[in-house]
Amino acid sequence: MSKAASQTAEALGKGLKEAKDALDPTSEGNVVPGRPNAVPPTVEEPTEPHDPLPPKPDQRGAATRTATGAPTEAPDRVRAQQGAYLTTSTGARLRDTDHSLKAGPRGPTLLQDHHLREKITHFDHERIPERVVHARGAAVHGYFEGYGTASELTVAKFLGEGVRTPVFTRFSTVLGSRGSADTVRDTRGFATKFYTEEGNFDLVANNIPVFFIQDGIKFPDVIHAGKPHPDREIPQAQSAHDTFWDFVSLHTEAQHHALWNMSDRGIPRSYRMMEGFGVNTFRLVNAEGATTLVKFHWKPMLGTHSLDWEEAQLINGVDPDFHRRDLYDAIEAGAFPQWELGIQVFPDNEEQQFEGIDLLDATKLVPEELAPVQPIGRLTLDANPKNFFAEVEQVAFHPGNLPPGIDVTDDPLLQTRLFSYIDTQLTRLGGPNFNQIPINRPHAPVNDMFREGFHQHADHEGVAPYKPNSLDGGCPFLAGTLEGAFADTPVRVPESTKVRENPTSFDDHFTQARLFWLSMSPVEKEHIIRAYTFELGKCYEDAIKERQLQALAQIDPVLCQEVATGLGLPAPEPTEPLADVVPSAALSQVGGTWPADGRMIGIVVDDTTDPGELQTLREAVFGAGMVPLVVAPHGGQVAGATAQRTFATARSVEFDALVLAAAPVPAPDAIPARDAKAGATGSGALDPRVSLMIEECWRHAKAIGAFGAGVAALNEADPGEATPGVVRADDPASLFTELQTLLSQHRVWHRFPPTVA
Ligand code: HDE
Repeated sequence: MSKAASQTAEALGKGLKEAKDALDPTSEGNVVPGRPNAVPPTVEEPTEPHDPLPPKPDQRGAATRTATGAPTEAPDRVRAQQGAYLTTSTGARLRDTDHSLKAGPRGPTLLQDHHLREKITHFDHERIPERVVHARGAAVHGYFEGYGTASELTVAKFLGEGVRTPVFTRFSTVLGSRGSADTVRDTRGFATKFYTEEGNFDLVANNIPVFFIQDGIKFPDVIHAGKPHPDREIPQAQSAHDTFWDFVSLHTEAQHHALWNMSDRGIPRSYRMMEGFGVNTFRLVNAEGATTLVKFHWKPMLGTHSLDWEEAQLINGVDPDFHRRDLYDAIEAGAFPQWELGIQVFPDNEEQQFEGIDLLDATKLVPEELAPVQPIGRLTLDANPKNFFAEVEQVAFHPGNLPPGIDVTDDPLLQTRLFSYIDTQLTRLGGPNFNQIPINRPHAPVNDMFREGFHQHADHEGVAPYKPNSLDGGCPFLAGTLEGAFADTPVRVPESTKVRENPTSFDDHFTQARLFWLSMSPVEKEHIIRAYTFELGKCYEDAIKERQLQALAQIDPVLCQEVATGLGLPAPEPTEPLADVVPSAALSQVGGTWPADGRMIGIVVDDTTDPGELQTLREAVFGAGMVPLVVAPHGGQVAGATAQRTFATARSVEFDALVLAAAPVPAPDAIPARDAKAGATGSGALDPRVSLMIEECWRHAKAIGAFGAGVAALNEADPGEATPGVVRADDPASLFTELQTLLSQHRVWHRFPPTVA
């Protein structure tokens, strides 16, 4: 972190943990996310003016740099609203904002009411166009620390050993509108802005390593096909519709990416549990001018994990903000997500191929077994935004924002991207000065000679915004490599003819799709079969389903047959011999163990639960870096703790594991007329909402545990004594130890034996 940024963090509040402790002296730093403000409101409307409330301890804004990148040493809040009194936008204090100025109490409103006109005019223009793609997203602040391991390959200073660089990372879905649900089946964006001392570096990545198209000219086509149908504008944020599968089945280079989307990668458990991939190949340049080709990878410390498809669909209704809430809550609770940045390194030769894989073809990956990912630094996300619009909505990424030492390749997808990202901001952010918006400001001095234009924030000096000049003493000067200039790498362009054509090395559309399929574990294959059957089952046109089945036949006969059976259509034969591939174990996401930081543990209690035992359990959950959510028949205090959820407000999909610390009898509101969930079938002895929670956690392969009276509840719901991932224990501590082991594997996927090999 730069000096100014760390001073800012200091000014904010002596470190997050201390600040949290100050908020709640009883919590000992253990935070259940979602608490309101540091200064709780009073029931009565306040009458004494006071300064605006401070941000919460987990929040941070953009660094207080000037529009031209200079540090200001100003406190973080310098840009926030100031003063205790309501004013006009030009600072005149106001005495009334509830009544327009009228010709008498029942008369017409007067045009001279400046405050009314200003207030309504501003409101009328409060929306900017959402992003064409990746409109729905969430972003947070953090920092990156270089390991120094890339220093042989690149002069980029931020990758040097121990160099700490502030960052802002935005995660997103691709297809949905700004207000769409988080847990739809889609690719996720993973864009990071590094505010390096050599200018901004934007690593604009996705959670899937390959792309739908090989040439950027087709981007409007794939996106138009994926967006809602133009006539009725449905479905929102979905690929399960005719236009998407029409395009994908006709345009077989999209099959590989589509297969990833149909895998569990399309429904991540959390933004914190996703890999990230730069997709396009980049070029590193070292001090001697020697170059290598690289692919960027983000590896999450928490492992790569996914939701269950039914769970994802339920969440879309129950908590459409699930992923952004998860990210913000984890940071608020102090479980700062981390990723390691790594590179796959390839020789930069004329072919730009590695082991027969064309590095300029964005529909191809290089298996990690052939080119291991070498760690070069670590990302930590440690602060939530203070204001969504100012930061998350206005951040503008661009894959061409590169520091010296990182350069582009001729990948025809990347080449189009280099044009598109700047271009799109002109409409979205209303003019050419979007890099002066606080969240986009570099932390390096800016002297670009770009003057004027809408919303110019800088107050330039000098009379000669042109080069060469003598009137401004020749300023600004051009830098040489020694002064840290970005130098375009001299790369030989093969002698050729101007054509609209792909190289023949782009022709193979199925080998890597087959590689991915064969690299999946049986349970992941079941999930893929389910996803295709669901998605194609939502299409209306049989011709499209048949055409897509033909593509699946080219990937694998089992996949094709299983999906065809589900659709009630014949399974076609492949038209070409199937590729012979070596599976890549690194592509599968099950089978390991990972830290479970920030996981949510639902704890069902009632007024008979022993407060001491509940406290022991909560301490153990906090101690493991997770968050206990007490779920009770009613709000307020239950068993010595605050109820975070009631049976009416809770839904199992919020929890990674469920603990039963009671066997609650039906609460007074457990009637279907009051709560439809109370219509869930159960024994009658247990509150039906609790039965439903157990059943859903069961279906979604989650760990379920019970101790004390809770064992009776588990027995009532009866998932069976010997079933995987169901734990009964005498005391909360030993129960949680067993649950932790299950949580480290993410889900009890083996609860439901797969039928495919
Ligand atoms: Fe993007 N992409 N993209 N994209 N992309 C945008 O830029 C585009 C591609 C990615 O959180 C847009 O500022 C073209 C690949 C992310 O603000 C737009 C092509 C990858 C984000 C655009 C691609 C990405 C975007 C829309 C094909 C993964 C969200 C708003 C040639 C490596 C950034 C904006 C954020 C956003 C164009 C393909 C990642 C329209 C033309 C491949 C993470 O400019």
